[in-house]
Amino acid sequence: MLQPTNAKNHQKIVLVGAGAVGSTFAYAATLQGIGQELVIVDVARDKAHGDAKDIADALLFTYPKNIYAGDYSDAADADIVVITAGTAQKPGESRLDLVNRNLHIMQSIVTKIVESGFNGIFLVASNPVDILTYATWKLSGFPAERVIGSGTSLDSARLCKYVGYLFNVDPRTVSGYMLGEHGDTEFPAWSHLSVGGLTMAEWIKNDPRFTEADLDIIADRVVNAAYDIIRLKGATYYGVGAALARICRALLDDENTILPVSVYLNGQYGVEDMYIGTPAVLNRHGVRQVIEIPLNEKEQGLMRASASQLDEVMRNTFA
Ligand code: 6V0
Repeated sequence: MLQPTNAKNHQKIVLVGAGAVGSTFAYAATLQGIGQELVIVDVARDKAHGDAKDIADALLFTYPKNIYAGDYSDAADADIVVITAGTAQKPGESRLDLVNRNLHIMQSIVTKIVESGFNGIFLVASNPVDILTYATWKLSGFPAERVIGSGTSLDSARLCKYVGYLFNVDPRTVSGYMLGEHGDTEFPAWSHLSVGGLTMAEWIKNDPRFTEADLDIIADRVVNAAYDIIRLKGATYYGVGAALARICRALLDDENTILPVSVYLNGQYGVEDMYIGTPAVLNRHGVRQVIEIPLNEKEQGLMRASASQLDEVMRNTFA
């Protein structure tokens, strides 16, 4: 039987970046009782203090937690540092457009966190997340299993949501993943998505109401979800806040859960020396195992295209 073996009694998270994504994550983690100590760090110190006080006002209705605004030195004994600092997309901007601005911010943050003596797990959400997670890994000198990006966790949740809508079933009963860059070149691994033990091909074969065209529509909706929401309300944060909370729980509680995140690939899918979205087994030590889904030919091509897009931006950025 699978047993949590290594969960600590006192779990501490340091959040860097108390903007829309960071605050939403902090609130989600508080409502769900994830971790006993949460420190909020932001260059906008008042925002960090305000958030800490505001979220702590919910403690009577949630779980005990010590929440306060702090500094990088607070990371010294933290289990996880979650980084959500940096600029977000404006309408019409892609995630890759943010790279230079956010790389600069990431450099200053990671250096200070490492200087604190931090020896836990980095969880990066700032965009472009695959590239900034790679940068965090390089800058920190940490082993790759202790540097994780939120990757396609949000996108996979959107995929399961839309597939759930299509068949009118609970999205949690959909087992499927978006793979590749958290961005425009991501794609669904349809060949391995299953709902109630049936693949998509089987659902389509069994029921004439569903066609291949439905799958194209869903893929398109997922890839463009952020653009759509940003057009409507200026930013996206609830989905990613919940995804970050879920990843933190998997790590802190030593769950050995499989979640789609941005992990370091060294040959899997034919991809070398890059962070990109794929399912991985997560536990107290970070990434226990990268799962390489045996893709069909079309999906292999999409993975190569996604990796080559990231590679091009990385070569320009790190040159
Ligand atoms: P926001 O609301 O502008 O918040 C950013 C916060 O970062 C602000 O509070 C800033 O003060 C703070 N900040 C900036 N520089 C520093 C620094 N050097 N040290 C500490 N804090 C700093 O942005 P929002 O919260 O909407 O987005 C944050 C990042 O998350 C962006 O890069 C988004 O693109 C990214 N997202 C990632 C998603 C994912 O799935 N990974 C999803 C949505 C957004």
